[in-house]
Amino acid sequence: RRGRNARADYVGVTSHTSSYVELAVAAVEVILLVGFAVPLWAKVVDKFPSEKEAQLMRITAQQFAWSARYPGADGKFGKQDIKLVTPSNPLGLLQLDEKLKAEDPDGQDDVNLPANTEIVVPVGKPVIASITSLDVIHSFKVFSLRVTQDAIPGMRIPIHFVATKTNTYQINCAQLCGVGHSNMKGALKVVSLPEFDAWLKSKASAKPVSFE
Ligand SMILES: [Cu+2]
Repeated sequence: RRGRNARADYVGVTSHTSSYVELAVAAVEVILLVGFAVPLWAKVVDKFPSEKEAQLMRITAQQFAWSARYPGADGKFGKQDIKLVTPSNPLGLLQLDEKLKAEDPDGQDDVNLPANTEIVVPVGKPVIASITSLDVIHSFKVFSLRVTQDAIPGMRIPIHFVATKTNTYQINCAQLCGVGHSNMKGALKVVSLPEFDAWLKSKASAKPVSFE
């Protein structure tokens, strides 16, 4: 019985083909990464559109909702002061302070949407949105726009995108942030540029609103 067993091979594979194949695969991967992936990322993600041509906005996460601010026609956001932060003025907006609002002309036409209202952006125009959070770490995710960015309290992190189709998309929170996390949905409505301008104008004439 012993004699019928195959003999052990004490030499093993002597050809170097598999090493060459492995080297070739590694070389192709390096080319894909350095030649394509890194430049593409630099072009698509890192290079921001110019602020003059873009629609600026700020998006704030809180347990468990999203809210947005727009700078109004002047393109400038109003001032914020940490000393003014209260439950009804969580962003410390000077505009919400009766005495100080006169010192803040930039903020007069700002549009501050309350949480849980539709966030509107124009189609075909670059949008630069700064993402932040009022409480814990959240993550702003709009799957259709290929956009995901952590919302970190104390930081204002800009993202940019161009929406190419008018529609209403779902905003999800992509960071486990508490009991209401799974329900932390928002709506991002993409509309035509004239429609957006009209909408922003209609909101600008309204008084600034607090979150609650
Ligand atoms: Cu969240």
